[in-house]
Amino acid sequence: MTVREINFDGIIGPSHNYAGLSSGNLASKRNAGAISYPRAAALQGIEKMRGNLRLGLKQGIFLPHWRPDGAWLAQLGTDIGGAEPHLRAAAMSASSMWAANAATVSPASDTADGRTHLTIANLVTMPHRSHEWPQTLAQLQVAFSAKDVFAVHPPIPAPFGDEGAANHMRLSDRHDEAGVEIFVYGQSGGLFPARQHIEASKAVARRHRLDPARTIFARQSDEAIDAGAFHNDVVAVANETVLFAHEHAFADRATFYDALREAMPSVCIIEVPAAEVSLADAIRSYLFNAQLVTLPEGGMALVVPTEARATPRVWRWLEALIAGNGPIRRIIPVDIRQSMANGGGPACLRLRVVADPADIDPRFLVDEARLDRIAAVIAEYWPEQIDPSSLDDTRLIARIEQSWLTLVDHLQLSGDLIP
Ligand code: SUG
Repeated sequence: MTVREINFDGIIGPSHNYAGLSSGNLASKRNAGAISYPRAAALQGIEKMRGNLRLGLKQGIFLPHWRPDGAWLAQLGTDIGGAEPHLRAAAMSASSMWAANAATVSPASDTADGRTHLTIANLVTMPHRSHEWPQTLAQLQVAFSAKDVFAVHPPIPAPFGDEGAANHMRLSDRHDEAGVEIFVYGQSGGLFPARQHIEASKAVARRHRLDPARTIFARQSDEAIDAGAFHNDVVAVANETVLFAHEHAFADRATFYDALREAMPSVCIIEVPAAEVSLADAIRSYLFNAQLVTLPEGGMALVVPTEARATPRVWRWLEALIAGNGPIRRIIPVDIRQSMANGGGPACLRLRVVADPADIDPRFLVDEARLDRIAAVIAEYWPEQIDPSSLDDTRLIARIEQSWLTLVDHLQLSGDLIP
């Protein structure tokens, strides 16, 4: 048995568009109404995966969701032709690409029954994301169907908002050893919605049968949410023994750091001071929405969006970090600008699962040859551009549906995913 970390990236769907649906997500609001480029977006996502494969990492995929989500509109008593524009945009959203919001994952070494537990996120706070869970559940039940190894749980009931791994971090000496799991929740009352409710975080920890002595609940700072950190993964990321976070990420960081050091004495906390990188620069550059990965040759790399390189104070800080010879040895910028313009960085696009790849349905795992074939489907079918004021265009809708059917058929998942 070879347990290792696998990053599952959401393939960016053919309906990717900028409808400005996410309050508190500054990029989504800033780009509302802009023309999107779904084909280029999805190919950028493929290139990111290819880069990670070349680092020697294991890579998986999740499929885009069927859009428009007619089943959801039917529950609301309408359809894509008759829906009001805000409901139509919500039904067309490609937001399931951000796989960090698909589920919360606890590896087998952390759970009392020795299975890997996954709880599908309910995403109830944002209407356009609240209808993702049925298709996410359907896919994860196929990908992780081995019941002796995986437990895939349905979402936590409303009203307790749960946005999945974006508000969850795990530290461990090695991926396959028992770790410390950190659940970061928000408190409502600020400028923007707090999307992760503490009751949801606690329920996930209970369901996953985590050891309370190795489970920490930390509150996100109001300042961070108000500055546009709508998920904790916009201001913090963890991998093995390293926590990399902004000074203002957490409400009471001293108490949180003490609890963390007690649960895990080997932890290395790399904190970026606000005096050197402001919250605004951190959020603009998505410095922390990075994939912090352990390289097969040893040491860690931080896969950052190119926006981090374009933000001088951030880039200077990162160069100094590398020069300091700590655990993070390489900074790797990736161009995922289409996703970034909707507030989704490298870490948003992936869900980490620590498991034996042999236990996972192979249709959800990729190598470069498979990525080439997926890229060919995208290049042939995905719309080149979408104007969000034309989401009712019947030819566009037919094209989006055809793109999805072709990809699912290509991956031989039609029998599992088409009801
Ligand atoms: O939920 N954007 C997503 C971005 C999610 C990023 N994920 C993580 N941080 N893990 C969101 O706000 C934009 C949709 C629109 O405006 O059309 C959107 O949903």
